[in-house]
Amino acid sequence: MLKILHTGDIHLDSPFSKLDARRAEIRRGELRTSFISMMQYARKNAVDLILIAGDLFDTEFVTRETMALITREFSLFEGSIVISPGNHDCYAPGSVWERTAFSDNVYIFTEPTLSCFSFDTLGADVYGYAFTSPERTDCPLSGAEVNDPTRINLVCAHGDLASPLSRYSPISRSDIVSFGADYTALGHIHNPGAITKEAGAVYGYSGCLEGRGPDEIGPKGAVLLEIDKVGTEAEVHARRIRFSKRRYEEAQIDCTGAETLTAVESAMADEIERRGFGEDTLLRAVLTGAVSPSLIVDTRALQSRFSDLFSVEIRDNTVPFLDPGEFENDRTVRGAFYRAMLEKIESGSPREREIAVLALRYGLAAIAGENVSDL
Ligand SMILES: [Mn+2]
Repeated sequence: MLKILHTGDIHLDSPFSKLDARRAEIRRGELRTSFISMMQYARKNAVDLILIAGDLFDTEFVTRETMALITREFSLFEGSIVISPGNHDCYAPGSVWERTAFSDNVYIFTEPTLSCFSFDTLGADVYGYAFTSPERTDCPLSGAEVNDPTRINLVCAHGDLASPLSRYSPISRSDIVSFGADYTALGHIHNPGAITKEAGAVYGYSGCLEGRGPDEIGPKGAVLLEIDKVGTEAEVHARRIRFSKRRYEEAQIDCTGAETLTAVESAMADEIERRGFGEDTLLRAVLTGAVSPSLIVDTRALQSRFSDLFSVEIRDNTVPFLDPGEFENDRTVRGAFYRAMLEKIESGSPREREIAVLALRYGLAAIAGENVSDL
């Protein structure tokens, strides 16, 4: 049985620039730590082959510290490592791939055309190609087939299954199926979806190792494969292993009917508890629903009440609940103000409407005697 770890899109040395400086530094360290955990896992579980399907590095500028870490981890691994440079870390003259002395167990595709590394002790062939510039609009697998269908045939490639017009090596399902590999290890898409089995071909994305922003949702990791092959029939078992220290998550919080910030807070707390978010979570909470017109959602105050999470970003998409009858008989300044704003909300331009909604909220809060000066 052949044991393979399929990873990619690690993007070491990513700046994490959407976070504040302190958290960004923590995250850069955590990404390196997750990489180490993955390599330790491969050693402890007697993995034969690691496939890195591109974007090991975020850019061609790799810190000395990161490079020392990588070369050390690679040299400690007893199996072989195959790397297909991707669009973020393409194999170009003078690139980090050329400048670095890797251990003998590291095999890097250097050509844009399809080529193959054969591992006779494993009975396996690994096909792949390199990005040699940040974009390419062809797919080297197209029209090609494996050399020997009785070997364990693998592809390690950076390419885009999502669109035939992609600038990042568009690859089609029919290219994969007709090529005839037992497993195709893909890189490029960071939210990986399912591992697919189709006409004897198994293929999928590893996804990234750590989410780097709110669009890279959920726990991240690598794919562990166990492959047995008799004749030309391969049995492929694939499962995902989490290595990410943290996860980005998004939650829609329905705040309908809320009259106070405490009510919004408890709606958030309920959802956080229900979904098991904790110190590993970077949460984007989107508040929705029609709320009391006098409720001002102070997102900074709310944020500070969820310090158990690693970070929380709050988007206030609530709208005021407007009831023309509510202040109908209110002859005070409050009723007059309400009616004036309501008119603008109902008939103004989108910009006027937006301002009137805010004015209504602040105005009603001020009339009610709340301190709105520092909101
Ligand atoms: Mn990538």
